[in-house]
Amino acid sequence: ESTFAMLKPDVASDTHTVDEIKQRIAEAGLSIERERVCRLSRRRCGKFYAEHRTRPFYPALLGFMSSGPVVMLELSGESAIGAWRSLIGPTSTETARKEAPRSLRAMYGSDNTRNAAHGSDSPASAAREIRLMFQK
Ligand code: RTP
Ligand code: MG
Repeated sequence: ESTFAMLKPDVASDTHTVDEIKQRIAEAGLSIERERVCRLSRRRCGKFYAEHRTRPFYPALLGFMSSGPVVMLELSGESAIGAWRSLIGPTSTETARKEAPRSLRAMYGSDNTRNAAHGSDSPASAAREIRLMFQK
């Protein structure tokens, strides 16, 4: 199975943190198939997060996601979608620290928006996000 992972601007420019996260990816039995570092335009983030366009946090989310470089990864492995979602942990840092203290969001996130990492939530999202984010 393949999934789309993204290290968000709150962690992506810290090479030490990126290396630690890659170590956790390897320990989870996941392989990095493709990697791309870039800074996303607001427009591109809008397309990526289109399902959230009516939510109150949407403008802040686009501002954050376009604020600096991101590391985009295609991961593969057994049950990769669920394995990566479980490694990143709950959306909110506070919940993550309570319920999954070893998760990436518990360790590296700061709040509900600046939460270190993204992971596709279904096979359909994974296919869409890989296509959208690794296109030329
Ligand atoms: P993601 O899509 O980034 O993997 O995160 P997720 O599935 O856990 O959360 P989702 O509901 O899809 O929300 C997407 C991203 O929007 C930001 N967010 N901010 N301020 C808030 O209440 C709020 N809620 C969500 C987070 O960056 C979240 O990961
Ligand atoms: Mg999501």
